Amino acid sequence: MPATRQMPDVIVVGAGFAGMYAIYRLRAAGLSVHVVEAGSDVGGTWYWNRYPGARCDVPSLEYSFGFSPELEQEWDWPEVFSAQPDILRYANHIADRFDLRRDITFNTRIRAVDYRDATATWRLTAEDGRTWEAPFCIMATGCLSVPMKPELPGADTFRGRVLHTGAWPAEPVDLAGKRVGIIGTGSSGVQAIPELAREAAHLTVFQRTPVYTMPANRKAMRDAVQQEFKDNYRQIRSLQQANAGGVSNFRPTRSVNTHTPTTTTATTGFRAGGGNLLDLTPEERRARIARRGLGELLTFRDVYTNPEANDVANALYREGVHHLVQDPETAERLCPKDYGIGCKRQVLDRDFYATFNRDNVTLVNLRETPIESITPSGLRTSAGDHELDVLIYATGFDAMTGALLRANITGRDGTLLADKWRYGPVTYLGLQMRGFPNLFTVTGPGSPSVLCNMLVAIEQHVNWIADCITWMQATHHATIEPLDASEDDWIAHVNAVAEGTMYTAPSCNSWYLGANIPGKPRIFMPYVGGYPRYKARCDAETASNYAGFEVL
Ligand code: N01
Repeated sequence: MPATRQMPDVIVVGAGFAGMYAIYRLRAAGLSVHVVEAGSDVGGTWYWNRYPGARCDVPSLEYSFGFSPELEQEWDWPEVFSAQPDILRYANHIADRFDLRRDITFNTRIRAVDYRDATATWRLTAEDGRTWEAPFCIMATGCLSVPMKPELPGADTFRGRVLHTGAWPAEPVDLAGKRVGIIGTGSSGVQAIPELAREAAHLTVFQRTPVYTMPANRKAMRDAVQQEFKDNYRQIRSLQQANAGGVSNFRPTRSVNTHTPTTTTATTGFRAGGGNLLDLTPEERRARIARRGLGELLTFRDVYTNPEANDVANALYREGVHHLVQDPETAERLCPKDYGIGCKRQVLDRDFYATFNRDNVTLVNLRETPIESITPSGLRTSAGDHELDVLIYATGFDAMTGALLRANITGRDGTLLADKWRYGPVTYLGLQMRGFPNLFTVTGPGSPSVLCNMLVAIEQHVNWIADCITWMQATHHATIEPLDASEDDWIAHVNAVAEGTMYTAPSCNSWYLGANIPGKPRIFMPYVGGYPRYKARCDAETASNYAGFEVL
């Protein structure tokens, strides 16, 4: 939609689940909206991350929208934790069912987002020069949407195929008979490695930091369980609202084993509540793990709060790795040693350790033999050359701030977001920034975002934004932005609740802290205080007619 056409009320960047729900919700509020999306279709994360093995680690019956009872009833999930193609199908179904695509311009990457002081409007400029303008702008650009590719010497010289898990091609990638190398063993690498090993002639895994990974629930969905969820969805949605991680922990009576309970952080698939690890004798600990598997370690509360318990859990985990991996040297290389369980986003896997028992898989420990360069025929470490036909980067994302900074956002009086965030992201509630009136972020830094069931967080944010814009129009206000004091207090609170958690332990280097990006300020970006507490704060702003904001 060129700028010469009638200006919509709201422009949105991104047509993932956040941008999609924004269209639905803003339309329902009687607002006009236009979305610009870099991809050729909807789905965001699930559009880009098509690598073999990609799947969600929140149960699908929970990782689904609650805004439409009809949608809840008509959609069936084939598995408890769905694979990427099924989640992308769900996104497409929503786009079709609610006729969303008519308000989306696809294949268009935004290179600048500018506030125009004279008209109090926001202007989006695409890479091809097209522009869109509106009084309100929503950045629905996702928390993990800018793939991170390390700069390795000689990278451009490689003659084989280069892929990134976060930007995987839509067409099938044939790895049969190929020598494949993969760099990275985070969630993406751990999911991809077993699948790649099954397809490739040989797989070389280049690991810098070993991972704590737990076996994922791999059950097919049972009709009876799905039906019970459908019968109880209103109760489930309200339970989600009361849970720190936005998951209901609803236990179907018809099969308690099919739906793995989830933790308060919504990100592990295991429910904290197994008491304290240090209350058990060493024999009892081992017996529990032998009976229930390594994932049991995640159920002990003190593992997350008491460094001593964390050390004990980490040691038990390493014992477990040695049981799973046949070659003792490989097993030892796969053991995490210099950070603890709970510091990073929990990784779940299917057959990760068993993969290293295959004849066609080699593990390279980059701590012992670092990468020296990429060569025309493969990858050179300090120990020698690895010949490769395909090199896969599973090296993660410039998380939470990356997409917003790359959009080149300029606010009031020429204020650059990049300047404002020089020492780390500063927001009020992860929703707005002072100096950027009428610009909203969905699941921005300082909100529960990646520590919450994303679809719950997205619905809450978009609802809040839609209510705010509706109120602005009804009360004939032109602009809204946070007060300085609101931002300062909120950032202090975000930091205070993160302090003393395993997430911010000195030994911890995670993307939550920006530690995966050279030069990125070390700040714990998501809000760890829990979804209900956060939502109450957002609701209080709405109820007070936005007392924490400057409204003109
Ligand atoms: O990225 P990561 P990811 N040389 O940053 C390594 C979500 N997600 O894409 O730790 C060598 O976690 C790096 O090593 P190190 C989920 O929230 C969810 O895997 O920096 N190695 C690490 O091993 C997740 O947390 C799902 O030493 C280098 C890896 O690359 C988030 O996305 C599935 C390197 C990056 O791990 C990100 O996961 C997938 C270098 N120069 C993703 N640079 C599910 O829902 C980086 N690495 C299940």
